[in-house]
Amino acid sequence: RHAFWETQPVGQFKDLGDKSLPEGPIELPIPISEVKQEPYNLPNLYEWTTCDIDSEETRTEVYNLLTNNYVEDDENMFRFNYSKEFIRWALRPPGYFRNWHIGVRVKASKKLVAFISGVPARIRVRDEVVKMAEVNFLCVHKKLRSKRLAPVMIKEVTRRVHLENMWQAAYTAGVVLPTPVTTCQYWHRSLNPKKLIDVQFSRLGARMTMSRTIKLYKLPGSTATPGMRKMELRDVPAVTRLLRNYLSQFVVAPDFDEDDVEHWLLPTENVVDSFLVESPETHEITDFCSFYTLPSTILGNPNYSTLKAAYSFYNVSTRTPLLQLINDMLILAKQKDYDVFNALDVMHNETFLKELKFGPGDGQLHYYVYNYRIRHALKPSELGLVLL
Ligand code: MYA
Ligand code: JJ1
Repeated sequence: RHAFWETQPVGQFKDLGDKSLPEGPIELPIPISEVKQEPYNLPNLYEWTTCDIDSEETRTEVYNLLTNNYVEDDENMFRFNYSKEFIRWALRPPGYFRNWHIGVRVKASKKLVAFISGVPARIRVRDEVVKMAEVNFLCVHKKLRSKRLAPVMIKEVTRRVHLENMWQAAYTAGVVLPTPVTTCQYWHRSLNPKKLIDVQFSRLGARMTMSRTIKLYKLPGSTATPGMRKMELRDVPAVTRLLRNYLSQFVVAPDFDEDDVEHWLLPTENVVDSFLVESPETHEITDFCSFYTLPSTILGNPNYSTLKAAYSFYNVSTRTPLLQLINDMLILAKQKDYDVFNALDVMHNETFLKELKFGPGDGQLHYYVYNYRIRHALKPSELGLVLL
Protein backbone atom coordinates (compact mmCIF):
# COMPACT_ATOMS: atom_id res chain seq x y z
CA ARG A 1 0.00 0.00 0.00
CA HIS A 2 2.79 2.46 0.88
CA ALA A 3 5.83 1.16 -1.03
CA PHE A 4 7.96 4.06 0.24
CA TRP A 5 6.63 4.74 3.74
CA GLU A 6 6.77 1.03 4.66
CA THR A 7 10.57 1.24 4.34
CA GLN A 8 10.87 4.24 6.67
CA PRO A 9 11.33 4.42 10.46
CA VAL A 10 7.83 5.66 11.20
CA GLY A 11 5.01 4.03 13.15
CA GLN A 12 3.42 1.46 10.82
CA PHE A 13 -0.33 0.84 10.68
CA LYS A 14 0.22 -2.85 11.51
CA ASP A 15 1.88 -1.89 14.84
CA LEU A 16 -0.92 0.44 15.96
CA GLY A 17 -2.25 -1.71 18.79
CA ASP A 18 1.13 -3.22 19.84
CA LYS A 19 1.71 -2.38 23.50
CA SER A 20 5.16 -4.04 23.58
CA LEU A 21 6.78 -1.38 21.40
CA PRO A 22 8.56 1.26 23.48
CA GLU A 23 8.05 5.00 23.10
CA GLY A 24 10.99 6.91 21.57
CA PRO A 25 13.41 6.60 18.62
CA ILE A 26 12.65 3.73 16.23
CA GLU A 27 16.19 3.58 14.81
CA LEU A 28 19.29 4.65 16.72
CA PRO A 29 21.76 7.23 15.34
CA ILE A 30 24.76 5.96 13.37
CA PRO A 31 28.19 7.67 13.18
CA ILE A 32 28.04 10.67 10.81
CA SER A 33 30.92 9.10 8.87
CA GLU A 34 28.60 6.22 7.99
CA VAL A 35 25.88 8.50 6.59
CA LYS A 36 25.80 8.41 2.80
CA GLN A 37 28.11 11.22 1.69
CA GLU A 38 26.76 11.75 -1.87
CA PRO A 39 23.27 12.94 -2.83
CA TYR A 40 20.69 10.36 -3.93
CA ASN A 41 20.34 9.80 -7.66
CA LEU A 42 17.67 11.74 -9.51
CA PRO A 43 16.27 10.71 -12.91
CA ASN A 44 18.82 11.74 -15.55
CA LEU A 45 17.14 14.93 -16.77
CA TYR A 46 17.20 16.52 -13.28
CA GLU A 47 19.79 17.85 -10.84
CA TRP A 48 19.88 18.93 -7.18
CA THR A 49 20.27 22.57 -6.27
CA THR A 50 20.60 24.23 -2.88
CA CYS A 51 18.22 27.18 -2.89
CA ASP A 52 19.76 30.35 -1.46
CA ILE A 53 16.60 31.77 0.07
CA ASP A 54 18.42 35.07 0.75
CA SER A 55 18.81 35.63 -2.96
CA GLU A 56 15.82 37.53 -4.33
CA GLU A 57 16.08 35.59 -7.58
CA THR A 58 15.98 32.09 -5.99
CA ARG A 59 13.27 33.17 -3.58
CA THR A 60 11.18 34.20 -6.59
CA GLU A 61 11.75 30.81 -8.22
CA VAL A 62 10.60 28.97 -5.08
CA TYR A 63 7.67 31.38 -4.73
CA ASN A 64 6.59 30.79 -8.35
CA LEU A 65 6.86 26.99 -8.00
CA LEU A 66 4.70 27.00 -4.86
CA THR A 67 2.24 29.60 -6.18
CA ASN A 68 1.45 27.39 -9.16
CA ASN A 69 1.90 23.87 -7.76
CA TYR A 70 1.46 23.75 -3.97
CA VAL A 71 -1.44 22.54 -1.77
CA GLU A 72 -5.06 22.88 -2.95
CA ASP A 73 -8.36 22.04 -1.27
CA ASP A 74 -10.14 18.82 -2.28
CA GLU A 75 -12.16 20.55 -4.99
CA ASN A 76 -9.20 22.52 -6.43
CA MET A 77 -10.86 25.88 -5.84
CA PHE A 78 -8.12 27.43 -3.69
CA ARG A 79 -4.32 27.07 -3.60
CA PHE A 80 -2.02 28.19 -0.77
CA ASN A 81 -0.11 31.29 -1.81
CA TYR A 82 2.72 31.77 0.71
CA SER A 83 4.33 35.19 0.13
CA LYS A 84 8.04 35.64 -0.59
CA GLU A 85 8.56 37.34 2.78
CA PHE A 86 6.76 34.46 4.47
CA ILE A 87 8.97 31.88 2.72
CA ARG A 88 12.10 33.77 3.81
CA TRP A 89 10.83 33.94 7.42
CA ALA A 90 9.78 30.27 7.48
CA LEU A 91 13.14 29.06 6.16
CA ARG A 92 15.55 31.19 8.20
CA PRO A 93 14.87 30.57 11.91
CA PRO A 94 17.77 30.56 14.43
CA GLY A 95 20.41 27.99 13.46
CA TYR A 96 18.92 27.18 10.03
CA PHE A 97 20.95 25.23 7.47
CA ARG A 98 21.17 26.63 3.97
CA ASN A 99 21.61 23.15 2.53
CA TRP A 100 18.27 21.94 3.95
CA HIS A 101 16.57 24.17 1.33
CA ILE A 102 16.60 21.69 -1.50
CA GLY A 103 15.49 22.23 -5.06
CA VAL A 104 15.38 20.08 -8.19
CA ARG A 105 16.09 21.69 -11.57
CA VAL A 106 15.77 20.49 -15.14
CA LYS A 107 19.43 20.12 -16.21
CA ALA A 108 18.90 21.58 -19.69
CA SER A 109 16.78 24.64 -18.85
CA LYS A 110 17.67 25.11 -15.13
CA LYS A 111 13.93 25.49 -14.43
CA LEU A 112 13.07 24.80 -10.76
CA VAL A 113 10.56 21.93 -10.76
CA ALA A 114 10.56 20.61 -7.20
CA PHE A 115 11.37 21.73 -3.66
CA ILE A 116 11.55 20.43 -0.09
CA SER A 117 12.82 22.16 3.03
CA GLY A 118 13.82 21.49 6.59
CA VAL A 119 14.50 23.86 9.47
CA PRO A 120 15.88 22.86 12.87
CA ALA A 121 13.69 22.93 15.99
CA ARG A 122 13.75 21.62 19.53
CA ILE A 123 10.53 19.75 20.14
CA ARG A 124 9.56 18.29 23.47
CA VAL A 125 7.76 14.94 23.53
CA ARG A 126 6.49 14.33 27.09
CA ASP A 127 9.63 15.07 29.16
CA GLU A 128 12.23 14.64 26.41
CA VAL A 129 13.47 17.59 24.30
CA VAL A 130 14.44 16.25 20.87
CA LYS A 131 16.39 18.15 18.18
CA MET A 132 14.33 17.72 15.04
CA ALA A 133 13.90 19.00 11.52
CA GLU A 134 10.57 20.54 10.63
CA VAL A 135 9.97 19.49 7.04
CA ASN A 136 7.69 21.63 4.89
CA PHE A 137 7.04 22.96 1.37
CA LEU A 138 7.40 19.57 -0.33
CA CYS A 139 6.30 20.35 -3.87
CA VAL A 140 6.63 18.65 -7.25
CA HIS A 141 5.58 20.53 -10.38
CA LYS A 142 2.15 19.40 -11.60
CA LYS A 143 3.64 18.02 -14.83
CA LEU A 144 6.06 15.75 -12.92
CA ARG A 145 3.63 14.12 -10.52
CA SER A 146 3.41 10.37 -9.79
CA LYS A 147 6.96 9.68 -10.98
CA ARG A 148 8.19 8.75 -7.46
CA LEU A 149 10.20 11.98 -7.18
CA ALA A 150 8.83 12.73 -3.70
CA PRO A 151 10.45 9.67 -2.03
CA VAL A 152 13.87 10.66 -3.45
CA MET A 153 13.43 14.21 -2.13
CA ILE A 154 12.39 12.95 1.28
CA LYS A 155 15.42 10.63 1.41
CA GLU A 156 17.71 13.49 0.38
CA VAL A 157 16.44 15.87 3.05
CA THR A 158 16.74 13.01 5.56
CA ARG A 159 20.38 12.47 4.54
CA ARG A 160 21.20 16.17 4.97
CA VAL A 161 19.48 16.25 8.36
CA HIS A 162 21.47 13.18 9.44
CA LEU A 163 24.70 14.94 8.41
CA GLU A 164 23.88 17.54 11.10
CA ASN A 165 23.46 14.74 13.63
CA MET A 166 19.69 15.02 13.84
CA TRP A 167 17.58 11.88 13.60
CA GLN A 168 13.96 12.98 14.05
CA ALA A 169 11.57 15.23 12.13
CA ALA A 170 8.09 16.73 12.52
CA TYR A 171 5.79 17.41 9.57
CA THR A 172 2.14 17.82 8.67
CA ALA A 173 0.16 16.78 5.61
CA GLY A 174 -3.40 16.80 4.34
CA VAL A 175 -3.02 13.14 3.34
CA VAL A 176 -3.00 10.07 5.59
CA LEU A 177 0.42 8.43 5.85
CA PRO A 178 1.81 5.90 8.33
CA THR A 179 0.94 7.04 11.00
CA PRO A 180 -0.47 10.27 12.40
CA VAL A 181 0.47 11.46 15.89
CA THR A 182 -2.88 13.21 15.79
CA THR A 183 -5.41 14.42 13.24
CA CYS A 184 -6.66 17.98 13.54
CA GLN A 185 -9.72 19.66 12.12
CA TYR A 186 -9.57 23.05 10.39
CA TRP A 187 -12.12 25.61 11.62
CA HIS A 188 -12.98 28.86 9.87
CA ARG A 189 -14.36 32.16 11.20
CA SER A 190 -15.85 34.37 8.49
CA LEU A 191 -14.71 38.00 8.66
CA ASN A 192 -15.89 39.01 5.18
CA PRO A 193 -18.86 36.65 4.64
CA LYS A 194 -20.06 38.25 1.41
CA LYS A 195 -16.74 37.67 -0.36
CA LEU A 196 -16.41 34.14 1.12
CA ILE A 197 -19.81 33.24 -0.28
CA ASP A 198 -19.14 34.94 -3.63
CA VAL A 199 -15.99 32.86 -4.14
CA GLN A 200 -17.70 29.69 -2.78
CA PHE A 201 -15.35 29.38 0.17
CA SER A 202 -18.53 29.16 2.20
CA ARG A 203 -22.25 28.82 1.50
CA LEU A 204 -25.25 30.73 2.62
CA GLY A 205 -26.70 28.73 5.51
CA ALA A 206 -30.19 27.21 5.37
CA ARG A 207 -32.87 29.87 5.99
CA MET A 208 -30.19 32.59 5.87
CA THR A 209 -30.08 35.72 3.72
CA MET A 210 -26.91 37.63 2.86
CA SER A 211 -27.85 40.49 5.19
CA ARG A 212 -28.58 38.14 8.11
CA THR A 213 -25.26 36.39 7.46
CA ILE A 214 -23.35 39.70 7.43
CA LYS A 215 -25.04 40.64 10.70
CA LEU A 216 -24.23 37.25 12.25
CA TYR A 217 -20.49 37.71 11.66
CA LYS A 218 -20.31 41.42 12.48
CA LEU A 219 -17.63 42.32 15.02
CA PRO A 220 -17.20 45.34 17.30
CA GLY A 221 -15.20 48.25 15.84
CA SER A 222 -12.58 48.11 18.58
CA THR A 223 -11.04 45.64 21.03
CA ALA A 224 -12.37 45.15 24.57
CA THR A 225 -9.22 44.34 26.55
CA PRO A 226 -7.49 47.25 28.33
CA GLY A 227 -3.71 47.17 27.81
CA MET A 228 -3.86 45.09 24.62
CA ARG A 229 -1.12 46.12 22.19
CA LYS A 230 1.25 44.85 19.51
CA MET A 231 4.21 42.80 20.76
CA GLU A 232 7.60 44.64 20.66
CA LEU A 233 11.26 43.55 20.86
CA ARG A 234 11.42 44.52 24.54
CA ASP A 235 8.65 41.99 25.29
CA VAL A 236 10.65 38.96 24.12
CA PRO A 237 11.79 37.83 27.63
CA ALA A 238 8.29 38.13 29.15
CA VAL A 239 6.57 36.47 26.19
CA THR A 240 9.13 33.63 26.27
CA ARG A 241 8.39 32.99 29.97
CA LEU A 242 4.62 33.14 29.42
CA LEU A 243 4.75 30.83 26.40
CA ARG A 244 7.20 28.29 27.89
CA ASN A 245 5.05 27.97 30.96
CA TYR A 246 1.90 27.54 28.85
CA LEU A 247 3.38 25.01 26.41
CA SER A 248 4.72 22.82 29.23
CA GLN A 249 1.26 21.26 29.67
CA PHE A 250 1.08 19.69 26.18
CA VAL A 251 2.44 16.25 25.25
CA VAL A 252 4.19 17.56 22.13
CA ALA A 253 5.29 21.21 21.92
CA PRO A 254 8.23 23.33 20.77
CA ASP A 255 10.91 24.19 23.35
CA PHE A 256 11.15 27.91 22.49
CA ASP A 257 13.99 30.08 23.81
CA GLU A 258 14.19 33.87 23.47
CA ASP A 259 15.85 33.69 20.04
CA ASP A 260 13.03 31.45 18.78
CA VAL A 261 10.37 33.77 20.19
CA GLU A 262 12.06 36.79 18.60
CA HIS A 263 12.10 35.04 15.25
CA TRP A 264 8.73 33.27 15.30
CA LEU A 265 6.58 35.72 17.23
CA LEU A 266 7.88 39.26 16.88
CA PRO A 267 5.52 40.95 14.39
CA THR A 268 6.69 40.93 10.76
CA GLU A 269 4.49 42.84 8.33
CA ASN A 270 2.13 40.52 6.39
CA VAL A 271 3.81 37.44 7.86
CA VAL A 272 3.17 37.20 11.59
CA ASP A 273 1.11 39.41 13.91
CA SER A 274 1.24 39.17 17.69
CA PHE A 275 -0.45 41.02 20.48
CA LEU A 276 -0.22 40.93 24.23
CA VAL A 277 -1.96 42.30 27.25
CA GLU A 278 0.14 44.47 29.52
CA SER A 279 -1.59 45.04 32.83
CA PRO A 280 -2.30 48.80 33.07
CA GLU A 281 -1.57 48.61 36.84
CA THR A 282 1.41 46.29 37.19
CA HIS A 283 2.78 46.37 33.61
CA GLU A 284 2.98 42.58 33.75
CA ILE A 285 2.50 40.70 30.47
CA THR A 286 -0.48 38.46 31.26
CA ASP A 287 -1.82 37.28 27.89
CA PHE A 288 -0.60 36.75 24.36
CA CYS A 289 -2.10 35.89 20.96
CA SER A 290 -0.80 35.60 17.42
CA PHE A 291 -1.63 34.65 13.85
CA TYR A 292 0.29 34.18 10.63
CA THR A 293 -0.74 35.34 7.17
CA LEU A 294 -1.28 32.77 4.44
CA PRO A 295 -3.39 33.93 1.50
CA SER A 296 -4.86 31.47 -0.98
CA THR A 297 -5.19 32.01 -4.70
CA ILE A 298 -8.82 31.74 -5.77
CA LEU A 299 -8.72 29.57 -8.85
CA GLY A 300 -10.84 30.67 -11.81
CA ASN A 301 -13.01 33.38 -10.27
CA PRO A 302 -13.66 36.38 -12.51
CA ASN A 303 -14.08 38.87 -9.63
CA TYR A 304 -11.51 37.91 -7.01
CA SER A 305 -7.97 36.52 -7.18
CA THR A 306 -6.92 36.05 -3.54
CA LEU A 307 -8.41 35.12 -0.23
CA LYS A 308 -6.68 36.85 2.68
CA ALA A 309 -6.51 34.31 5.53
CA ALA A 310 -5.11 34.60 9.07
CA TYR A 311 -4.12 31.36 10.86
CA SER A 312 -4.18 31.12 14.65
CA PHE A 313 -0.60 30.54 15.86
CA TYR A 314 0.26 30.56 19.61
CA ASN A 315 -2.14 32.00 22.20
CA VAL A 316 -1.77 32.17 25.99
CA SER A 317 -4.33 33.51 28.44
CA THR A 318 -3.62 33.83 32.15
CA ARG A 319 -5.85 36.77 33.07
CA THR A 320 -7.96 37.82 30.09
CA PRO A 321 -10.53 35.10 29.32
CA LEU A 322 -9.37 33.19 26.21
CA LEU A 323 -12.72 33.90 24.53
CA GLN A 324 -12.27 37.65 24.91
CA LEU A 325 -8.60 37.52 23.86
CA ILE A 326 -9.40 35.64 20.65
CA ASN A 327 -12.46 37.80 19.94
CA ASP A 328 -10.15 40.83 20.16
CA MET A 329 -7.73 39.11 17.76
CA LEU A 330 -10.64 38.58 15.32
CA ILE A 331 -11.43 42.31 15.57
CA LEU A 332 -7.78 43.18 14.85
CA ALA A 333 -7.69 40.78 11.88
CA LYS A 334 -10.91 42.27 10.51
CA GLN A 335 -9.40 45.78 10.85
CA LYS A 336 -6.43 44.55 8.80
CA ASP A 337 -8.81 43.40 6.06
CA TYR A 338 -8.50 39.60 6.43
CA ASP A 339 -11.39 37.67 4.86
CA VAL A 340 -11.25 34.64 7.15
CA PHE A 341 -9.60 33.56 10.40
CA ASN A 342 -8.59 29.88 10.49
CA ALA A 343 -7.67 27.69 13.44
CA LEU A 344 -6.98 24.05 14.23
CA ASP A 345 -8.50 22.28 17.22
CA VAL A 346 -5.06 22.13 18.92
CA MET A 347 -4.18 23.33 22.45
CA HIS A 348 -7.19 25.01 24.09
CA ASN A 349 -8.77 26.14 20.82
CA GLU A 350 -11.85 23.89 21.27
CA THR A 351 -12.91 26.16 24.13
CA PHE A 352 -13.51 29.17 21.86
CA LEU A 353 -14.20 27.81 18.35
CA LYS A 354 -17.97 27.31 18.57
CA GLU A 355 -18.70 30.30 20.75
CA LEU A 356 -16.79 32.65 18.48
CA LYS A 357 -18.72 31.35 15.42
CA PHE A 358 -15.98 29.31 13.80
CA GLY A 359 -17.37 26.47 11.68
CA PRO A 360 -15.61 23.20 10.78
CA GLY A 361 -13.99 23.14 7.34
CA ASP A 362 -13.77 20.25 4.89
CA GLY A 363 -10.01 19.88 5.50
CA GLN A 364 -8.01 17.99 8.08
CA LEU A 365 -4.36 18.24 9.00
CA HIS A 366 -2.41 15.16 10.07
CA TYR A 367 0.66 15.61 12.26
CA TYR A 368 3.63 13.22 11.98
CA VAL A 369 6.95 12.56 13.68
CA TYR A 370 9.72 10.72 11.79
CA ASN A 371 11.75 8.10 13.65
CA TYR A 372 10.00 8.54 17.00
CA ARG A 373 7.25 6.24 18.19
CA ILE A 374 4.48 7.81 20.22
CA ARG A 375 2.61 4.90 21.75
CA HIS A 376 -0.93 6.29 21.75
CA ALA A 377 -2.34 8.67 19.20
CA LEU A 378 -2.83 12.05 20.88
CA LYS A 379 -5.95 14.15 21.07
CA PRO A 380 -5.55 17.42 19.14
CA SER A 381 -5.88 19.24 22.48
CA GLU A 382 -2.71 17.45 23.72
CA LEU A 383 -0.72 18.99 20.88
CA GLY A 384 1.08 22.31 21.50
CA LEU A 385 2.70 22.62 18.07
CA VAL A 386 1.63 24.71 15.07
CA LEU A 387 3.58 24.18 11.84
CA LEU A 388 3.36 26.67 8.97
S1 MYA B 1 2.92 18.52 3.15
C1 MYA B 1 2.56 19.37 1.65
C2 MYA B 1 2.83 18.47 0.47
N1 MYA B 1 2.70 19.18 -0.76
C3 MYA B 1 1.59 19.21 -1.51
O1 MYA B 1 0.59 18.61 -1.18
C4 MYA B 1 1.66 20.08 -2.76
C5 MYA B 1 0.95 19.47 -3.95
N2 MYA B 1 1.42 18.12 -4.19
C6 MYA B 1 2.66 17.80 -4.68
O2 MYA B 1 3.50 18.64 -4.92
C7 MYA B 1 2.94 16.31 -4.85
O3 MYA B 1 1.72 15.61 -4.94
C8 MYA B 1 3.80 15.73 -3.71
C9 MYA B 1 3.94 14.21 -3.89
C10 MYA B 1 5.20 16.34 -3.75
C11 MYA B 1 3.18 15.96 -2.35
N3 MYA B 1 4.12 13.88 2.54
O4 MYA B 1 6.52 11.51 -6.20
P1 MYA B 1 5.33 10.64 -5.97
C12 MYA B 1 4.06 9.93 -0.74
C13 MYA B 1 4.83 12.73 2.55
O5 MYA B 1 5.06 9.67 -7.04
P2 MYA B 1 3.67 12.99 -6.19
C14 MYA B 1 4.60 18.85 3.41
O6 MYA B 1 5.20 19.66 2.78
C15 MYA B 1 3.01 8.96 -1.18
O7 MYA B 1 2.34 8.45 -0.05
N4 MYA B 1 4.72 11.78 1.62
O8 MYA B 1 4.01 11.51 -5.68
C16 MYA B 1 5.31 18.00 4.47
C17 MYA B 1 3.84 7.93 -1.91
O9 MYA B 1 4.53 7.10 -0.99
P3 MYA B 1 3.93 5.62 -0.68
C18 MYA B 1 3.84 11.99 0.62
O10 MYA B 1 2.23 13.19 -6.01
C19 MYA B 1 6.14 16.96 3.76
C20 MYA B 1 4.89 8.79 -2.59
O11 MYA B 1 4.95 10.03 -1.84
C21 MYA B 1 3.07 13.16 0.55
O12 MYA B 1 4.26 13.27 -7.53
C22 MYA B 1 6.74 15.94 4.68
C23 MYA B 1 4.53 9.11 -4.03
O13 MYA B 1 5.54 9.89 -4.58
C24 MYA B 1 3.23 14.11 1.57
N5 MYA B 1 2.54 15.25 1.59
O14 MYA B 1 4.45 13.93 -5.15
C25 MYA B 1 7.56 14.92 3.93
N6 MYA B 1 2.30 13.10 -0.56
O15 MYA B 1 4.03 4.84 -1.95
C26 MYA B 1 8.07 13.80 4.82
C27 MYA B 1 2.57 11.93 -1.14
O16 MYA B 1 4.78 5.05 0.44
C28 MYA B 1 9.22 14.23 5.66
N7 MYA B 1 3.49 11.26 -0.44
O17 MYA B 1 2.51 5.84 -0.24
C29 MYA B 1 9.76 13.08 6.47
C30 MYA B 1 10.91 13.47 7.39
C31 MYA B 1 12.22 13.66 6.61
C32 MYA B 1 13.37 14.16 7.47
C33 MYA B 1 13.85 13.12 8.47
C34 MYA B 1 15.08 13.65 9.28
C35 MYA B 1 15.51 12.68 10.25
O1 JJ1 C 1 -10.06 25.86 3.46
C1 JJ1 C 1 -10.56 24.75 3.51
N1 JJ1 C 1 -11.83 24.53 3.21
C2 JJ1 C 1 -12.76 25.60 2.97
C3 JJ1 C 1 -13.05 25.79 1.51
C4 JJ1 C 1 -13.76 24.62 0.90
C5 JJ1 C 1 -13.92 24.78 -0.57
C6 JJ1 C 1 -14.40 23.52 -1.18
N2 JJ1 C 1 -13.53 22.40 -0.99
C7 JJ1 C 1 -13.99 25.34 3.81
N3 JJ1 C 1 -14.88 26.32 3.84
C8 JJ1 C 1 -16.04 26.31 4.68
C9 JJ1 C 1 -15.99 27.49 5.61
C10 JJ1 C 1 -17.27 27.72 6.38
C11 JJ1 C 1 -17.29 29.14 6.94
C12 JJ1 C 1 -18.53 29.38 7.76
C13 JJ1 C 1 -18.68 28.36 8.83
C14 JJ1 C 1 -18.64 26.93 8.29
C15 JJ1 C 1 -17.39 26.69 7.50
O2 JJ1 C 1 -14.12 24.32 4.45
C16 JJ1 C 1 -9.74 23.54 3.92
C17 JJ1 C 1 -9.67 23.41 5.41
O3 JJ1 C 1 -10.90 23.26 5.93
N4 JJ1 C 1 -8.40 23.69 3.40
C18 JJ1 C 1 -7.85 22.79 2.58
O4 JJ1 C 1 -8.44 21.78 2.23
C19 JJ1 C 1 -6.45 23.07 2.18
C20 JJ1 C 1 -5.55 21.91 2.43
C21 JJ1 C 1 -5.53 21.44 3.86
C22 JJ1 C 1 -4.43 20.42 4.11
C23 JJ1 C 1 -3.15 21.13 4.26
C24 JJ1 C 1 -1.88 20.38 4.11
C25 JJ1 C 1 -0.81 21.30 4.53
C26 JJ1 C 1 0.58 20.90 4.34
C27 JJ1 C 1 1.39 21.44 5.43
O5 JJ1 C 1 2.71 21.39 5.35
